[in-house]
Amino acid sequence: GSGKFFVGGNWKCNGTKDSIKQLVSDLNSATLEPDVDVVVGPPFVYIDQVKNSLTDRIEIAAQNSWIGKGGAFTGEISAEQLKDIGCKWVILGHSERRHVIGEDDQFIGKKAAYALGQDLGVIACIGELLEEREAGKTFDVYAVPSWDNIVIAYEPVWAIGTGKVASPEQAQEVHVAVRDWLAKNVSPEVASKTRIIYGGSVNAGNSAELAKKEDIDGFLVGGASLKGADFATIINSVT
Ligand code: G2H
Repeated sequence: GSGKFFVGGNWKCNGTKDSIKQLVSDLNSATLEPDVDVVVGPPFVYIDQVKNSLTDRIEIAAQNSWIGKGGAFTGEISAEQLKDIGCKWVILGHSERRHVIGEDDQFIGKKAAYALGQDLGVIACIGELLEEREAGKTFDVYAVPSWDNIVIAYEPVWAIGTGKVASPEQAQEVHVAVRDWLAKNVSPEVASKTRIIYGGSVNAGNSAELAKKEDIDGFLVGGASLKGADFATIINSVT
């Protein structure tokens, strides 16, 4: 694998003040492998609560950011505001934003460029629909402007929230292809140092097998990141 193992928890649009208080408390008392970067992504409105209660061992990601500087953009949150409140990362291009909200590569690319410019790390999600995978089009669906401070999350759409996890071999195959793509289209150096993490129905029972694969450098976890004990197990599956 490349770099330090990276595990992100994508809480999506879940939680209440009370449930998040409990989750933070569970994470604070969990024993975590030291050699893993751990990040959680609460909904915007709970970021401050999490920042003020969660151990510094775990960094915080937002789940979206605006394409540029703040101003008259009703309902948006700027990268500057995320920095201000203590976020280190932002998740961009998630499948739900692409396919439910309708964000396209160009819009996501602008967000990524701006966030990187503000010194936020970007967890850039790529994926494909089952038909596209079958058609071998996995890599036509994404383009990235700059590679410093980027973690790539490969999330096959058919595996997201479905309980249908990619097999370690399926994920490994795509991760290798993403790395090859980086080597050809960006540089061999970027290819070898960029972490490529897997997302889509990762849980405490399947993470260890996936983590063994050479090119799986971590996970982006949705549902299972809402349970502190399961998330800790996934983090610790690196060994
Ligand atoms: C995929 C993943 C986290 P889940 O979207 O980004 O969610 O683990 O619930 O499939």
